[in-house]
Amino acid sequence: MKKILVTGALGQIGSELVCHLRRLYGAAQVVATDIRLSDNAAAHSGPFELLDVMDGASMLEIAKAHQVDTILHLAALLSATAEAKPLLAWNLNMGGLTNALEVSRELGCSFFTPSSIGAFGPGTPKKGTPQDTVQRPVTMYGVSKVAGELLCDYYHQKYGIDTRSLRFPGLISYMAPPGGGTTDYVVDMYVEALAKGQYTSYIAEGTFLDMMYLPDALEAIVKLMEADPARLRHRNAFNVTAMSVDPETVATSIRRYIPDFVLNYHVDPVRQAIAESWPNSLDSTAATQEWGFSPVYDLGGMTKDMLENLSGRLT
Ligand code: AKB
Repeated sequence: MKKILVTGALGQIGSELVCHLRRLYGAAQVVATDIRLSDNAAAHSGPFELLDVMDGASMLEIAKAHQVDTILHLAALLSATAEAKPLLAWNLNMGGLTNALEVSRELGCSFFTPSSIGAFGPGTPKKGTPQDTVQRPVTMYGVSKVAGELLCDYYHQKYGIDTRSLRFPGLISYMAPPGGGTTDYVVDMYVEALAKGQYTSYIAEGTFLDMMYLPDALEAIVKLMEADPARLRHRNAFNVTAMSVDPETVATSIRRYIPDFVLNYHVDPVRQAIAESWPNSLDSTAATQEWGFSPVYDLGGMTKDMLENLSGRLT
C-alpha cells in the first residue's frame, strides 16, 4: 500500500484506521472520504474528500486525481439498521461495493472491504466456526456480506484484482461510536458503566458473540494487506476474533474497576434474533497460518484500556 483511498472514513473503523495509516505511511498518502464532514481527526489530519459511495463516477474521479493504488472500502450499513431498512441496506452495501470494485478494476488498485460474523447463519456450526463452512445468513446485512465476499472473489478470479477481506466480529472502540450494529452493546456498557454505574442490555444473558478491540482490527487490516499474496489460500474473507463474551462476562470484567456496576436486561427481540443467528466463537486458524494474525487484547486488557480512555474523554 502506497497511496490509499478510504471510504466511510469517519465511521467507527475509518476514523481510527485513517489516523493509524497516516502514522504508518504518511499523512499525504491516505485520502479519507465520507458522505459528511465532521470535526473527526480523520477529516483534518490529511487529504479529505466528500464522497457518496453510490456515486461511482465521483469515486473514480477522486481515486484518479489522487493516483491511489489501494482502496479500503468501509462505507456500509450495519446489521440492526440493515434489518430496519433492508432495501436501502442492499442498495448501499452492494452498490457501494460494486462501485469501489469497479474503480479498483479500472485503476488496478488493491482492495479491502470488511466482511463480518454476520456472513454466517443458524445453519453454521456455532462453536469454533470453521473458515470454510455453511454461509446461509437470515439477515439482510448477512446476505449483503456473503454476496460481497463472493463478488470480491469474482473480481479476483475474473480480473486479477488483489481483493482481501476479514470477517470482523463486534469491534470495540472509544473514539467514534459504532452505529446500528448488534454487537454495539459492549461499547454502550463501558460508556454507561462510567457515566451511570449501570447498564440495561438489549442482548440476553448467555448470548455469546465474538469481539475484538479496534487496535487489533487495525493491525489485522494492515497485516493482511501487506501479506505476501503467495501465502494466501483464502482471500474473501478470513475469520478473525480475539474473544467470545456474553453481557455478564463483560460486566464481570468491568466490576474489577467499578465494583458496584449493575447490569440489567431489557432484551430487544430484533437484535437478539440477529445475535442468535450468529456464531459464538470463530476459528481464526487460517488467518494465523496464512498471514500471521495475532491479536494482543483479551477481555481484561480491553476493559482496562477502554475504561482508562473513556474516563479521560468523559471528564
Ligand atoms: C454489527 O453488529 O452489525 C457489526 C458486525 C458484527 O458486523 N458490529
